[in-house]
Amino acid sequence: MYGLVNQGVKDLVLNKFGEETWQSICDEAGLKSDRFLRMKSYPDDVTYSLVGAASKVLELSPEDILIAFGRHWVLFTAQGGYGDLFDMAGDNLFDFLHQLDELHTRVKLNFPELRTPSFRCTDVKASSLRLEYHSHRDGLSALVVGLLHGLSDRFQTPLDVTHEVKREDTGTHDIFFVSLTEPPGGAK
Ligand code: 1DX
Repeated sequence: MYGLVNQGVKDLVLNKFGEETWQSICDEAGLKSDRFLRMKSYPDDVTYSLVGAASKVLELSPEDILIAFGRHWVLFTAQGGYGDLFDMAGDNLFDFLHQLDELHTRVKLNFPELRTPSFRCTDVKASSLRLEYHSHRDGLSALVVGLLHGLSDRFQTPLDVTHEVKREDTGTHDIFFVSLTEPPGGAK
């Protein structure tokens, strides 16, 4: 994945736990350098090793690390130079989810080594939808849960997420049921 992703993990760890913890995680991951070029493509192993090492050092499950990272990613990228990309993709949660593939298409124009996941919305209702997550990568469904929470923070839209269908079952994608816990438009 692009170095931006590894940089996002680093940013999260530094903010929440500090320099020493970050160094332990790098040692545990066997990283030669903790400098990432954001616009350079790195082997996925680097990212998976960082998640594994963070899980070990922080004594949290890999899923918890992925959830925290997904949540952080939304802030990190929206405030870290990609604000326009987010603004273009919609001003509310459901619009944003509908436009995610376009957002990725836009990034891919400039960064062709991006291996973009695909997100499809189905069963769209006023306060719920199902989100299909198709990915080239394995083991990142907890990341999507975190991303959804990050978007919930961004749009101040409280939500529940259930991982309804696992990729093991479909062979191709995960399905998340996303429901708003407050009625849309603020009506009670
Ligand atoms: F709900 O399944 C909200 O490297 C969401 O593969 C989901 O293949 C926001 F310059 C610049 C660059 C760089 C900008 F090239 C990425 F470096 C992309 C910024 C998306 C913001 C996907 C990152 C593929 C890297 C997917 C989990 C894992 C998508 C990560 C989150 C907004 C992004 O992101 C998978 C890669 C950006 C950039 C966003 C992603 C790669 C997402 C979201 N993805 C690189």
